[in-house]
Amino acid sequence: MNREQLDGTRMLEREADIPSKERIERRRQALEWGLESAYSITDRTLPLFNRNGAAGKFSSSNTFLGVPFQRDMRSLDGQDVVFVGAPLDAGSTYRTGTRFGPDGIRAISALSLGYSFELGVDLFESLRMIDAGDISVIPANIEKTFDQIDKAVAFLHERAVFPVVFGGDHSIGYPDIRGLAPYIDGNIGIIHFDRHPDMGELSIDERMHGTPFFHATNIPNAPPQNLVQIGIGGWNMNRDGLKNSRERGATVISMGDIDRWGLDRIAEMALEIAWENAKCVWLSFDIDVVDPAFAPGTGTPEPGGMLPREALRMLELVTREGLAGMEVVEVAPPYDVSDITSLLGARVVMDVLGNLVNNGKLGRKPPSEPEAIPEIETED
Ligand SMILES: [Mn+2]
Repeated sequence: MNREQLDGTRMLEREADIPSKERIERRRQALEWGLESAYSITDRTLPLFNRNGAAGKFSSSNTFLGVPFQRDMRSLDGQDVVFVGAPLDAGSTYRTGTRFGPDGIRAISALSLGYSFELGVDLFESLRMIDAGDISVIPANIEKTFDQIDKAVAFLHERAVFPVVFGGDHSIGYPDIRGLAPYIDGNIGIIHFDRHPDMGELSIDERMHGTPFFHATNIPNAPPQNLVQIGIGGWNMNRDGLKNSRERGATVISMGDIDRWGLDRIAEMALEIAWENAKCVWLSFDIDVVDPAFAPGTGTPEPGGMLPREALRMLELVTREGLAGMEVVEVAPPYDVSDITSLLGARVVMDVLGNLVNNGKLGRKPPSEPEAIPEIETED
């Protein structure tokens, strides 16, 4: 027996005879539609927005809420909202899996028709929404991926479309702010829901998911005085990060604070801090702020978090003055049960959009204002 008798050898020869015209054309088309990558990417055929490229796939039939898939990013213009995935989980310090977060959230969003009875909003009637698919991430390189996310998010702000970014782990919080910062003529406030402050400079020698707000608040127009962190607590805490929160003057609100003061007063305080001398506010929602009984599909679950109803009420309150964009991070479908974590992630997004519509901050308001609810009469 020799090499020439192997099927492997025969097929190696055959591969050379199969034409590549369509394959090359598909890659050229993907680059044209998906735009040029960040400068740090060596392979210039890799597009900024992944159009069915090598690093993961995106199915146009699986968009958030079934909105149209924006295949050609050059024609993005005039829409109200763009959904985009940033499926990076190399920033996870322990349990990976958030790279499947965007697809998990999109898949379960099929349950919804985009109408909320309680909010009185039909998102399809009030907003022009598209799904841009996923940003091309570099699974083995956090910094190159930051460059990609920064450039992609900047492109969305340049076209004045409200971005909803699906993580991914929380490390993407830094390039999300970095991509926004140049477009804001003034300071950015950050309202951050999380059980963890994510204020370390480095963890395990890299800018992992415990570090985004250290680096975000190094950006001159994203000062730590406008960062408010809500729901912090538990036993998985980077003490150096807490030192940074303290020294920089960020505001940390614990679960105990929420219990003591109540949702309304905490939300009021969050708005005051985030908006003080700020031009806009970014919302960062880590799904692990919700108790793992309701959101088990996440990398670093922390018992004792918010109830879903509390989180949704808080979102209603803190979106009152409008937002420049939002991210939902740390949804990790491999640890999920019956998709409940993905479902909550989708719900967070729909509620934020519905409240922004009701407050006249995004899209077109429903035609009529509901009557005020009459006071409850009590006998005493
Ligand atoms: Mn967290």
